[in-house]
Amino acid sequence: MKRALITGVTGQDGAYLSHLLLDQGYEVYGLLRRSASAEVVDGRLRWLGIARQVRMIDGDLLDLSSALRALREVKPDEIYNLGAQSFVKTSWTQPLLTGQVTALGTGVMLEAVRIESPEARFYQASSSEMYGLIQEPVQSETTPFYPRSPYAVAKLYAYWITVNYREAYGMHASNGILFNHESPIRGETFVTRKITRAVAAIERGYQDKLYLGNLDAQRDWGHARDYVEGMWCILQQESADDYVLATGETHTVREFVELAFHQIDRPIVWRGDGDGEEGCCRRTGRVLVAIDGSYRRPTEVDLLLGDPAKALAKLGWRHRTSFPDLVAEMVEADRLVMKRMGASHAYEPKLYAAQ
Ligand code: NAP
Ligand code: F7E
Repeated sequence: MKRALITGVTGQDGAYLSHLLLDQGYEVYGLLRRSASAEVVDGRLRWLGIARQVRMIDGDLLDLSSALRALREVKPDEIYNLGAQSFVKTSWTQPLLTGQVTALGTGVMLEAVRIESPEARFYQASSSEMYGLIQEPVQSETTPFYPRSPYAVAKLYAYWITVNYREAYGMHASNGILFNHESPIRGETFVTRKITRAVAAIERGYQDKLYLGNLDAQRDWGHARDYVEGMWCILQQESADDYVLATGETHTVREFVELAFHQIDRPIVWRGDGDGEEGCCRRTGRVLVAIDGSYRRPTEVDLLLGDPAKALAKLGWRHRTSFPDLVAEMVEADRLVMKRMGASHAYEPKLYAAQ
């Protein structure tokens, strides 16, 4: 029976990957950092019904000794390094922490693997954010990087340290350069989930409008369930390498909003920054979607569009969930949760201020 150790096991991808590996008969271990809110840490694993099957090991990406201890205890065949401060907006308010966790945390894991489990296979969760100010209209493994946030800069370090450990020590260390992937258990501050939760809250009357930042940003959005299969495929290859996982389609934030509200048959009224006038929506049943400048970023990534040709050719991987199906699944999941949980699940604007 193969053993896998996953950092970031409590996150969206950690949960879907655990599910996939358990299905394939792996023993799955997760590196779990200490939290004062222990009752909520395994929410995503519970959502997928696997919380009891994943074995947790105490540890933190900032702590080399805990990484070493985890590897000594688990003796994994495969390590998936998914842990990160992954929210781009927060990387401007916490740039150094983002650097420590997202960049150096990868160095910590690689160093621990080099010392303790040099034969194990290592997957690094690299990101399309590294393309930033895009240098080619469609981004592939050979497109030059141009990071546009402290998060992307940190991911670039993590990408290159993975390549370097592969070349310097002959380790089986690979990068998956993943474009945005979402799901019903996506973090609630990311734009897709913010929108689908708002749809569900507005339908029930718990929220009356939705504030967003840059509606024209374009992303290549896929489903996390499909992308974790790609991660696994990458580690099954004879030799380590780097792969883009993407759908090859791009959509604006505005299109995501339109599709999501279409799901509950509610027409939208768009308002620009500073425009007033909300009364019309209350009277007509239309939903107000307004711009709030505080959701904008100091430097934006305007467009991401990936070329997954290498992944298809070498791994046989391709995305399966279409964009409309992804939006529909997320909206339906939030409608269900909102129905069950009531107003307590509704969006709390103060908590998510400027996110
Ligand atoms: P996520 O939901 O934000 O999960 C991040 C995980 O990292 C959580 O389990 C978090 O633990 C953990 N973590 C944070 N700081 C840590 C620390 N100091 N020590 C140990 N663990 C720590 O992210 P995701 O969407 O699943 O993404 C997984 C990975 O892929 C991340 O590295 C992300 O940057 C990268 N990525 C994501 C996408 C995407 O579209 N989703 C695309 C490209 C790359 P807590 O639960 O305790 O906070
Ligand atoms: O923003 C725009 C925002 O926060 C997407 C992470 O998983 O994918 C993710 O990073 C776009 C941006 O994700 C709001 O300006 C408009 O252009 O959902 P997001 P992200 O920044 O693309 C990459 C690949 C990762 O690696 C990251 O870890 O949407 N946008 N209005 C907004 N974004 C947010 N969050 N909130 C808004 O109100």
